[in-house]
Amino acid sequence: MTVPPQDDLSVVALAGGVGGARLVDGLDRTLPPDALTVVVNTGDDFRHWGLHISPDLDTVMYTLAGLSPEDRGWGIDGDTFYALAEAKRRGVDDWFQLGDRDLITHLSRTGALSRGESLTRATAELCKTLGVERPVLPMSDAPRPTSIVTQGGEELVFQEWLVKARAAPPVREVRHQGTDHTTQAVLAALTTADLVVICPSNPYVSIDPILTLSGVSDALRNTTTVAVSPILDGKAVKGPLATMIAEIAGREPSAEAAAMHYEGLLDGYAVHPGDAFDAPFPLLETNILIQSKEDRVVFARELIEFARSLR
Ligand code: FO1
Repeated sequence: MTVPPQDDLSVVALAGGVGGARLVDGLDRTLPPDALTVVVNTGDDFRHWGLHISPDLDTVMYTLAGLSPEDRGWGIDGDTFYALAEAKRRGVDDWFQLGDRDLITHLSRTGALSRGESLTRATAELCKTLGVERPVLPMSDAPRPTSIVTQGGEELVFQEWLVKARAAPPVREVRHQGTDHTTQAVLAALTTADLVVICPSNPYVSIDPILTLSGVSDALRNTTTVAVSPILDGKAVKGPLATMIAEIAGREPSAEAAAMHYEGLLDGYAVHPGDAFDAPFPLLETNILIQSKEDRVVFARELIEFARSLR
């Protein structure tokens, strides 16, 4: 399918945590207003301290608001942790580091949901208070929790495996439970998109929860879809993906192994220099290490030009 000129381009980005948010930030700085919608994984959502936490939505919102710490990527830069210290003092769970400024996001979201608002509406309200103008859409309004089945046979809620258990227990299987319904807003964005960008997020735990929702993969097959490799030189920039590829797919972690996960969906793929392989679709081989704000913009421009060149 032909990608129209940049000004007319309607782009949907599918994103998970920190890596996804960085590319979304580059696209945000590159594309005109109304040209970008972000669909975010909510499989990581869980309850903690009685609050509804949506780590990936928050990482995307804070990054777009310019609030994220550049190195760590999640939470709010310069946040304090007095509440966390008090939790520790009182023997309350302190394995998940909620910052004091970050807390207002979780309190606001939990309040909105308990008043019967949808997660989509609650997210739009949070975006407004943070000055984020791009549409940021949760992948669903209903719970779809990701869990990890370890090779020892234990099933852990995703954040408990990732943060509490430090992603140490080897993974046998990733499960997506709960709803398989996305929202009208997501379907409308996907069916009118000229281009879908699968961000360099973890395919198993950040992108699969979105792709396995009813209608999403079909929408991707009907438009131009490009992905950015989450693996550079055999390693993930952040998180447990490299080990997961070895444990789940039984393959050496590589850009190619990550692309194979999206078999049948891709029209193009961006890889780091030296990571090119014999692919059934065009490759963009360029610097995809986009930690700094400058690198994010340079790469986002290249990616859009690449997508426009695909026919
Ligand atoms: N990640 C950690 O590794 N440790 C934490 O204590 C932690 C706290 C946290 C608080 C708010 C938030 O929005 C994200 C937070 N994250 C933390 C990141 C998050 O758990 C993961 O990066 C994502 O879920 C992976 O996509």
